[in-house]
Amino acid sequence: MKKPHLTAALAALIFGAGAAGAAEELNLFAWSEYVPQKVIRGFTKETGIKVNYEEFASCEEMIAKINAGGTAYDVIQPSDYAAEALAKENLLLPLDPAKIPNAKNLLPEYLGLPHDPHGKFTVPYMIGSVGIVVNTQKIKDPVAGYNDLFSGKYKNRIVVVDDARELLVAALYTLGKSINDITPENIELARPILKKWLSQVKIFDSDSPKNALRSGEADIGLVWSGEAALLWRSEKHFEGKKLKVTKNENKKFQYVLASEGHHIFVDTLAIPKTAKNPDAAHKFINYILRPDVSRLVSAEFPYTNPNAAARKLLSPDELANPASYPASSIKPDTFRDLGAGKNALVDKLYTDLKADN
Ligand code: N2P
Repeated sequence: MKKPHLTAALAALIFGAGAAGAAEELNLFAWSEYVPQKVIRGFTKETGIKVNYEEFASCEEMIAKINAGGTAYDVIQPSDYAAEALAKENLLLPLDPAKIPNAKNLLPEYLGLPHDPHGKFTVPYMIGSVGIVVNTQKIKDPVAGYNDLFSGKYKNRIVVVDDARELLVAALYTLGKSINDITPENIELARPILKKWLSQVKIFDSDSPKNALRSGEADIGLVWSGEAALLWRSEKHFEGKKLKVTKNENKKFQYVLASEGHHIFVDTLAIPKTAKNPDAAHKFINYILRPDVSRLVSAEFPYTNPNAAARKLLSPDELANPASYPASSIKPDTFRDLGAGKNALVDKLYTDLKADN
């Protein structure tokens, strides 16, 4: 009888379990390839809270799961427009700023944006763009924008993110429309363009579009900036436990922000109203915003880090990565929630196009 008791006491000590209960847990629902295991392990080590990381590959998938009920998530990672939609539906818990003192580290330019003007429900996690990656060893003609990418020359050599809103907006840019001008008429104008584009695509992949480019399965793509940043820099940047950013060896991949237009996405952290453990959720969000932790996120997933204190810890090489920190003086727009009716039209457009492709 003695041994089990000792084991339980030890487990309680290690995992922070209460005398009577199981270890505390936190359900995290986040984009795939976005939260380093090292960060999750660090949080568990410090707090005793076990993190269950469930992944999604699009905001639409995430919202559908939230609406379906099922798992009660404690922290979610909606992109700007999805956070706005969830807040409108009254599905998010207002954040308690007193529990997130590390929010002081965030750069003001990423706060107060239209999806959450008063920062009531979200903090920014990472920022990014969607741009064109060119393998310059395979593609010699200049590629400046979507019309070059989808000129027809690269049929079956293209990888794109599998994301309805992103692809639709790229098509709208070529028509000179602004990114949130998604009317039924504009959707119909975009349809034939997208039909032509999608027929040239070899791989749709929102999880790891870099893989096809790295392996040579694709020579050109439309990908998340953080994926492009990983191609651009050395593959040996993160070895074992040592944070080691080496010289950029991989110059064969070029990242191009399309001449027709681009936007930034602001991926956020938020707490659903149905969270079982909002206290742990606040702890997790505050932990992520700690400079040394946020730096680890950048090391593994080099998107644009909105944390000023963390940026100070990045190496000159990391800051010089053109996909992570593009030199641009214009401040790009962000996606807004379109409302249920138009969202359904976008979903239907994409489903139709994929079915016909
Ligand atoms: C992470 C992809 C996040 C970008 N793998 C989408 N906003």
